[in-house]
Amino acid sequence: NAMLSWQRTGFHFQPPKNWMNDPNGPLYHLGWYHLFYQYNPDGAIWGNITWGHAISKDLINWFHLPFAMVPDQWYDINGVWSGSATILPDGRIIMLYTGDTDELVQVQNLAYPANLSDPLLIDWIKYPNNPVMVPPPGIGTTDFRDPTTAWVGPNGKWRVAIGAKVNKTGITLVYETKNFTSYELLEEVMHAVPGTGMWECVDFYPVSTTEPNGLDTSVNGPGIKHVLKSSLDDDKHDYYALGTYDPISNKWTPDDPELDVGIGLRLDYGKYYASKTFYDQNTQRRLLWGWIGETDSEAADILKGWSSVQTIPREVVFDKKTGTNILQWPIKEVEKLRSKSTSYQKVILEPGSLVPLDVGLATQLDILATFDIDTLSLESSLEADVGYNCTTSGGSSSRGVFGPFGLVVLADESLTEQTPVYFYIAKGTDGVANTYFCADQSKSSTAPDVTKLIYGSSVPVLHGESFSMRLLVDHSIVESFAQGGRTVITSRVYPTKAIYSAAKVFLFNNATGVTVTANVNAWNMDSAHIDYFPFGNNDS
Ligand code: DQQ
Repeated sequence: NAMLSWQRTGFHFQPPKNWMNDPNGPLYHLGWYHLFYQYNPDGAIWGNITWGHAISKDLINWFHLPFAMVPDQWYDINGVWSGSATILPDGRIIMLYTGDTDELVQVQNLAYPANLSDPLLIDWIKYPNNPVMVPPPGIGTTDFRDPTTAWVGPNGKWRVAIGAKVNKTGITLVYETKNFTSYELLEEVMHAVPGTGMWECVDFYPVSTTEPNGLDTSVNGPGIKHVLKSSLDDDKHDYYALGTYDPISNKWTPDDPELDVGIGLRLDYGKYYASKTFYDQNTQRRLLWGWIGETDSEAADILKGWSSVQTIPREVVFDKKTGTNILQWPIKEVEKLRSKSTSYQKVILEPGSLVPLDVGLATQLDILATFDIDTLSLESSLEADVGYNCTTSGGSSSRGVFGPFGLVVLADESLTEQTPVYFYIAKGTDGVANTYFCADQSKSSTAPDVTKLIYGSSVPVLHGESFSMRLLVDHSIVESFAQGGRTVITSRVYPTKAIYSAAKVFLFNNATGVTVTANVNAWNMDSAHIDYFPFGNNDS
């Protein structure tokens, strides 16, 4: 539908049409990055789930390939659901995925490339004796899905984690295997968190606490923490925690039990789900993909003929400065799309000010902004501001002493449509200042039937640091990173006026008690090349 074509993104990955959800089995092989994804070949809503397949040399420009797997066996006829790749030391590629069977039972299946020497990995073989795992006793037949990348245990056997639940407790089951065809369930779960419900798309990987590089999934030892991530089916958000993995007992323990998986930190506070990392052995990075769903109605999605986008891949590292969180940052390859740059230095934002920035065409942007405030006025202030919450405290127009201040993107001239992304500093009764990072969708669109929440959370700002944010703006997507990626928010918005050359960017300061100095570097972003691979396609 050409009417809504301005919503399509310029440099985020999307199929030409129809429904997409979870990223699946990302991997690097013979010079190509591969992305598989949950796809409905027949429409713009979830169903008929098939594995779409695309390849890239740089994770930004993509070729669409024929489907990797379609639902055509009794053990996946109701859907080729999510799964992960494992690259064995000898170079073989193992794909494990969930099949929804003819009887709607969730089982795990094995697949592998027909021809490993094909860099495109066009043809996939489903193991003839699938399924390789079925729901074990005590686990519901619809509560058993999304196998992780495998890692090697101390006994030399491979281990695979699978999300499940028992009553309302979300759990991670672990299976052991020597050959990926027969599996043994370990008696004890790796981790469980009461009240979190079904765990989808579990992700489990090591991060180095000392080195900047990413780690292959089997690496463990001193100077390593393990991230455990779960996508909570009940509230549709991705939660992670840092912890320690003991390979002998196969137990993962959170660093801070109060910030355990599902009750603590989120990977992203916006519209974001079912994410998955992989180890990029080409560049020694741990890279994260995430699914950005829709926040409009299904009817609108059917009208426009497509649903969902994938995030720009993010590099994940441990935050050495705080020690309490990971950092997510858009892969450096995205910077190849930067064209004309605009810079504004030392812009003084008095309380209540709004300053337009002339950055040219503002529908595709990469923006870096830092904000400095008079720390003396913050330190000497006696006014307490208790209980701030991005979602419930009134958004960007609700004024406090030290916030909100930040950027407004995808705004039209008169600001009838706008998506503000901002900091808000709230000083507690104990005199300690907490900083929040929020994105306000409440005025993002004048279209009806759109969910317009305000998202965000607190973000650590350390002594001597400026308040800093980076925004990737792409027509109907804004990915926002605070303090180098400590807190991240993805906005899915539906502007109807702030489109094409009518889209504008502003700086704003709605604080009542502090002047803010802003520095901004903005780049117009070229579009990525996302096309069918030259040999044609099977999805016409
Ligand atoms: N999506 C897949 C499931 C997974 C869910 C089905 C998460 O495997 O649990 O499309 O979005």
